[in-house]
Amino acid sequence: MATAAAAARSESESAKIALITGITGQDGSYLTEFLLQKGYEVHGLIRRSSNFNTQRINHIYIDPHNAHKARMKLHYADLTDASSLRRWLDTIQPDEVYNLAAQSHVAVSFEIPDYTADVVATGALRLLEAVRSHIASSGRSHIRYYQAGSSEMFGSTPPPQSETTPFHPRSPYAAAKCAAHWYTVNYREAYGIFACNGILFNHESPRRGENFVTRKITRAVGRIKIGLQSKLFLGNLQASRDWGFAGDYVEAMWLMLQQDKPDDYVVATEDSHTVEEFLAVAFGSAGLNWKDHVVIDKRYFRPTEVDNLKGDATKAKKVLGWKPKVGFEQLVKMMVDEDIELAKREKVLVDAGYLDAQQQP
Ligand code: NDP
Ligand code: GDR
Repeated sequence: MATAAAAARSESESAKIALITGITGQDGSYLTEFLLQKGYEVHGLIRRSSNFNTQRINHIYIDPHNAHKARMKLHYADLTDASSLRRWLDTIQPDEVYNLAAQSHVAVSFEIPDYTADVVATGALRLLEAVRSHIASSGRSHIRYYQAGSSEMFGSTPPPQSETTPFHPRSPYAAAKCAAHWYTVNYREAYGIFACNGILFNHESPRRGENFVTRKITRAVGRIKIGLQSKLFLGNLQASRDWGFAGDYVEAMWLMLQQDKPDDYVVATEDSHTVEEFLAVAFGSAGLNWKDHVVIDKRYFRPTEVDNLKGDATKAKKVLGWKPKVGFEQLVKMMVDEDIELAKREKVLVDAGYLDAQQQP
């Protein structure tokens, strides 16, 4: 049975329908804003959790009781549940599918490797298989699929890394992303599905999860500046990353699905910095010295590390016409400024006795 969305499409040919897994994540929220601006109807698959997990998209959510106004709709599903994926594909009949869902934390993947592989690798396979079956039963062969690949797949292969650089994954997460990458290539070659891999280097924002190093740092800067915290515990400061702004990177995902042919693309700023350099800029922009606050804690070191990532995005620039708009210093400042404002709001709650500030020393 088709939804009102699919039925309404025959009335309005211009309104494309996108289906996003991982819509509640950092990238899902920016991609949804981007697609809504382009006039899409956006359907997101969310997983059940005991607390609401929709903070990043609450500002664009419209209650289903005002359904006539809502162009973003949420449905329960899970990448570990093949039947839910197939059911929503058949119901929503999307034009574009963006597979962003993942257990996306590299260090955590060493703790829960089996689950990480199930969601990141087999989850992508389940979704591709649902797309294949949906095309076979409906004839909707124009459907396009985006797979969220990662620079972590390059692992220990030295920079600059491009589409032709060999993968050498260094974590269960990265190995699972390699499997998802090759499943996507295989479904393209075997069944002619319009399926693309975006090989995205690190991208950050004020919406970044708080246990990734950039946000962990900028949250700490905000809280230290406002007097809610004094120390920041970190692991390896010497790793280098090619950090861009998530808002820029979702445009590249969309551009890949607008091309004549499906292909794989590296998306990166081509500029790389160490964690220590990030620390210096972040603390510096708040008038603080990171050396007064950072303590090295061995628990944050990984069994195997990825030392040096720096992308070569020549193909994305040339074929997609994509380029990053936000540079490193601007990105860090954006995150620090937002986290200082957040810490000020936290302080109001702490002072009123509504919040415990003692999460960090
Ligand atoms: P986040 O961790 O912020 O978001 C991950 C999303 O996946 C969340 O919406 C999460 O839901 C959802 N999810 C997790 N497990 C499942 C599951 N079993 N079934 C359904 N949904 C699930 O990641 P990002 O937004 O930063 O990244 C998006 C994608 O891009 C990920 O695949 C990531 O691995 C990849 N990537 C990210 C890069 C980056 O620098 N950000 C770089 C390269 C690749 P919930 O909110 O409930 O936790
Ligand atoms: P990464 O991001 O592993 O690159 O994966 P993360 O921010 O977790 O680590 C970056 C580097 O910082 C070092 N580091 C710490 N990391 C965390 N999280 N916490 C710490 O306290 C800490 N101290 C030092 C790490 O060792 C590492 O070298 C991200 C994720 O978004 C993936 O999903 C995505 O695929 C890749 O980026 C590209």
